[in-house]
Amino acid sequence: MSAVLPPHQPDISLDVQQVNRTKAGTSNQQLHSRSLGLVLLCCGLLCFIQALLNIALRLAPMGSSQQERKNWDDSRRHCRQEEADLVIINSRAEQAFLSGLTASAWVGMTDRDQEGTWLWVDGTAVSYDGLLWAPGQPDDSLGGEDCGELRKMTGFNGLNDYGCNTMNVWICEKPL
Ligand SMILES: [Ca+2]
Ligand SMILES: [Ca+2]
Ligand SMILES: [Ca+2]
Repeated sequence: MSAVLPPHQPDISLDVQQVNRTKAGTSNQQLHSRSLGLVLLCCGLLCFIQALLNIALRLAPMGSSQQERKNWDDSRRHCRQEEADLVIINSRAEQAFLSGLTASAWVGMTDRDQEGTWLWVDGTAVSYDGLLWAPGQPDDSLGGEDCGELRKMTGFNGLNDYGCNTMNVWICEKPL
């Protein structure tokens, strides 16, 4: 009758436990691997978000609330005090990004030196074809408009020449 109790049952039980431990180990490894993947993914996302924020902070109006307004020269002076300058728009993509910041803001272009010849603050020419100008602009209206703003209004979206003494918000750009 002693055969009723299998002599190797403890071993089987041990094997089962070992299998269970092995399974648990594999499961833990998988979990650990997944957790590590998740952590790396989160780090990647954080880096991506941080990169986006750096760009936004660099280009956002610096040291001023959206309500603070200055004429073009004082706006530029403020930027330069921050070791920056009024923004130079290098591409349609940059223009689209900046247009999303505010409905109207000074940018770093002027035709003061020669009427009709628009230059950025670094002396390079403003593109007429490569950037979006508001309809009919520049028009040098109302006795002269020699400073550049970026406008985003329904039916009036793009670069516009504007009176330099007009009070406006502004956008600085700081080279990295
Ligand atoms: Ca730029
Ligand atoms: Ca002008
Ligand atoms: Ca105009």
